[in-house]
Amino acid sequence: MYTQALDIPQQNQDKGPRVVENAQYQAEFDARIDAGGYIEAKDWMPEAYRKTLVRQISQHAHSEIVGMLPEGNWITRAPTLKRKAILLAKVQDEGGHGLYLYAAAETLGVSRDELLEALHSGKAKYSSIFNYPTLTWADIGVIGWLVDGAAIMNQIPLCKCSYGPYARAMVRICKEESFHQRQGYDLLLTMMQGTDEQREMVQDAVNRWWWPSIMMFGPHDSESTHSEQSSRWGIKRISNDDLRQKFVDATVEQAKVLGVSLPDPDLKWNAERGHYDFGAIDWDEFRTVIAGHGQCNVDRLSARVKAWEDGAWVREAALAYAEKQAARAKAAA
Ligand code: BYC
Repeated sequence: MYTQALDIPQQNQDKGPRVVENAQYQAEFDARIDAGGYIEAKDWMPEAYRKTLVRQISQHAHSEIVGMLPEGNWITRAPTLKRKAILLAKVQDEGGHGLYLYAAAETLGVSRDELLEALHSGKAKYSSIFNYPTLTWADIGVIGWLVDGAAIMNQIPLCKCSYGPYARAMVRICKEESFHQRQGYDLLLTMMQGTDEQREMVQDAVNRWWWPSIMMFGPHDSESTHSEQSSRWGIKRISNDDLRQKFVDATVEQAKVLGVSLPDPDLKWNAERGHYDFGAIDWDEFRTVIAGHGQCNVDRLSARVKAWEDGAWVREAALAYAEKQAARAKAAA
């Protein structure tokens, strides 16, 4: 795997490399985690903790930049100047989120080139949700409402995750995600006040995006490979199933205000549990999508690879400029 064979920078020289497993360092690390404290880039950390963070943060970063594609598809077709400006700002925000997250991952001793190589070669995962197509303008509203809504639900607890650079990146990301969710809901409210055709378009988009949004939270807790350890390390503060339930409970009420139905005949209030019950998730579909065989996996990956290749001249020019500046500074010194 892309996270398995990377060189690790030294931390405090007097403590030796941070990969060295040492009972005392481990005890200090555990005590800090148990006290709800933060681990910083230069602190000693168990190698498995570091690898888990590289895996999750890079998957998250990849999701942000791949997530620009389905919405970017509609920038040239936005119905008004105002909607176009909002969508442009949102898609740019997602690029920024990718940047913060790649920078957070780099503090763990991996390079951005290695992470992107893992994405481009298909080794690294990104969120399943971005392998579905955006067929109509209503999809843009529904992505904001449901996809960004699910993302915020998942990401708010990450603002308090145990790794400092990741937690701090998430604070800003969550503020922007909140704007994204509202602009999507606002777009849908406007369409729902329009013609019958517009209302049908919204309902159709909700029908297509509801189940994939529910899948964003990952497998059930009982099937989740990493949950137990990630919870122990304070990376995961709320479980996949609990977050999914919070999302369903919040979204049902928002759907009522909007005037759309959610495509689940088993969705009903359970007074005993104090939550909405909902139907069975199609895990075969989820597994197919994350294995690379969803509707848009091939298109998404080839668009990213093309963007990387087309941008080679920019990277080369930036490097040449930096070298020229450094040579000038040296000559002047
Ligand atoms: N899609 O043990 P589990 C956004 C994988 S971007 C694909 O529960 P974990 C936005 C998982 O990686 C939103 N794969 O894993 C951007 C693992 O596979 P590996 C992205 C998934 O990590 C633009 C396996 O299944 N958000 O909001 O403990 C526009 C077992 O799962 C998915 C984040 O990335 C999935 N949905 O928990 C608009 C948030 N779910 O690695 C919006 C940060 C699971 O062993 N990430 N897998 O091969 C997380 O919070 C966690 O990584 C997850 C999964 C909750 C997603």
